[in-house]
Amino acid sequence: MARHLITSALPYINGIKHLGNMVGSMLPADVYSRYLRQRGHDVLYICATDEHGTPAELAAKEQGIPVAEFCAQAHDAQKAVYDGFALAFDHFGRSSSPQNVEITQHFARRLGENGFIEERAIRQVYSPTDGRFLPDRYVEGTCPHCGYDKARGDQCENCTRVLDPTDLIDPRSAISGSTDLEVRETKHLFLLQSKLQHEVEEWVTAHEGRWPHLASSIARKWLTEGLHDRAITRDLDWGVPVPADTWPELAAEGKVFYVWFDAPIEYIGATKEWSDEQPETRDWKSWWYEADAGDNPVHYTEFMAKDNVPFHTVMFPATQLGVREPWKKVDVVKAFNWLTYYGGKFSTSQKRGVFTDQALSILPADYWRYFLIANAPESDDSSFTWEHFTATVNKDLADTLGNFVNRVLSFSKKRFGDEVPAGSAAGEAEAKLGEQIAELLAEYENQLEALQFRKAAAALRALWSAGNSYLEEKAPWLEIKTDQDGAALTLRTAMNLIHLYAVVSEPFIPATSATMRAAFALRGDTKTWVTADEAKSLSAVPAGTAFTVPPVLFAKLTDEDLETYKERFGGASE
Ligand code: B3M
Ligand code: ZN
Repeated sequence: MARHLITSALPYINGIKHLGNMVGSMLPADVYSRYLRQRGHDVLYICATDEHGTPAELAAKEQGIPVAEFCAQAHDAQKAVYDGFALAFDHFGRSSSPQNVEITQHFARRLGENGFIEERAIRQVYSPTDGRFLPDRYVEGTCPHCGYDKARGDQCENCTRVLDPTDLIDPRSAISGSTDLEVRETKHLFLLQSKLQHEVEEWVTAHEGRWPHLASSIARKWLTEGLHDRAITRDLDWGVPVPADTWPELAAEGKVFYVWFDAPIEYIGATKEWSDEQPETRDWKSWWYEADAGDNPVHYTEFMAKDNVPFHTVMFPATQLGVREPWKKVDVVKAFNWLTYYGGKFSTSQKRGVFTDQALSILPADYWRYFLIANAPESDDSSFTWEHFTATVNKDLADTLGNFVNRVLSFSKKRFGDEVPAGSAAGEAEAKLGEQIAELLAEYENQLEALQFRKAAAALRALWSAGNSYLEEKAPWLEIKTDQDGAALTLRTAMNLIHLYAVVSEPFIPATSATMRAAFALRGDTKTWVTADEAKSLSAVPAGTAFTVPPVLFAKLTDEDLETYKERFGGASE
């Protein structure tokens, strides 16, 4: 039993996320966490809302409420959606928590003591119209690298390069749209990343072998461009305050840390939030502080979309290294490409694409969970279309899995009553099936362990299909006419498959799995996984077990549904 720390990129507080955000971070992290828990590992899955910085202030301004109030509401709203998606976080925290403030300030003090933070006077964009400095996203303009005209002051969404507001061509205020901007001098704390370049490079070299190509290639690209010293404070009202005991002057001016400085630290902060809820039984430091891990080391996996990779593979490790304390660093970075909507961008402003709350208002979480993971943008971007979604639901979920379950249970009930029938002893067909199931199960396990989610979904689908092939081959509805015991054996075997599906499909479709499992009145059914031998013998559900027929597991989506969805969400990319 190993200890697995799992985090997914912290969703920004500024609005409900779309399906692309879900599939690129939280959902695969949840599938992986559930899988590892089911295998008996000690898992801690941590996430939180990322609440500081300009996006929060801008969103609060738009709603005309104080930013703290906005964040509290928006946190609850996001949490409700994630509950709806059955994301089984051990803790879903808030980066504005006192715990994060404390640890972030500690990190900053240590970096300062170790000579990695310096006060510098810099020239910053100031807007006389708005009467304030305009950090990060408060400025928009054209990217100097790729020419994208909606680049934000902190990062270009198009080419993923990190920017400084003063880099932008034709800058404008995101608050007022004013182009009457000037540059004024003000003091800020700088993180001297250039001094850490060498160490970070060594660290990446030692670890990238275990990262998927997407993550290591982005880290390399960043290192090649060179680590620059970066301002880690901002002139904002909302954020982790610069500690007055260390930098009194800046603290007096009300400077706060830059959101990308405190956000990754919130992985630790949120773990402390979790631990502070039950200090007698939970020990946050044993997960994060290597000196406190004892002889039970932690394996740490992070999930995120590709635009977050530089921060997690280079910038946060640089911070952690500079602190000169043994904080746990990431072992595996699982990065995702983009999920597009009909080949175009999901766009909040243009209301194109599907948001997670809307998705749940249409269909239960399991439909989305399965579809999204089966089409996760792993090796490349992948495109969401309603045509693909409805076809996948109908074929994989309604036909291959749902129909199998219903057909087997209803037919058996009709012919043999409310208990699993005994029938003849397993024969050649069952032995062959058992071998095949054991093989597919091993494939499924291997793909999940390798974080290959599309391939894992394919293996799961193949497990479901194997049941259908067996049923077609044995055709119990014909068999029963000549061989009652043979038909009973077929049905008992098929029911054992249903139970196996219930157990192993849980990481993907937890609610449906629970329904399938509950169909059998198995006493003490605490099984969390299936061994190869159990897969071969398919006998966990013995003859005589009472069962019920659950309602249809997955509704078939009609052409009419498809048209309705397309009309509501916009069918193609314009
Ligand atoms: N909130 C960016 C994002 O949602 C950012 C991630 C923080 S992870 C520490 O894409
Ligand atoms: Zn760009």
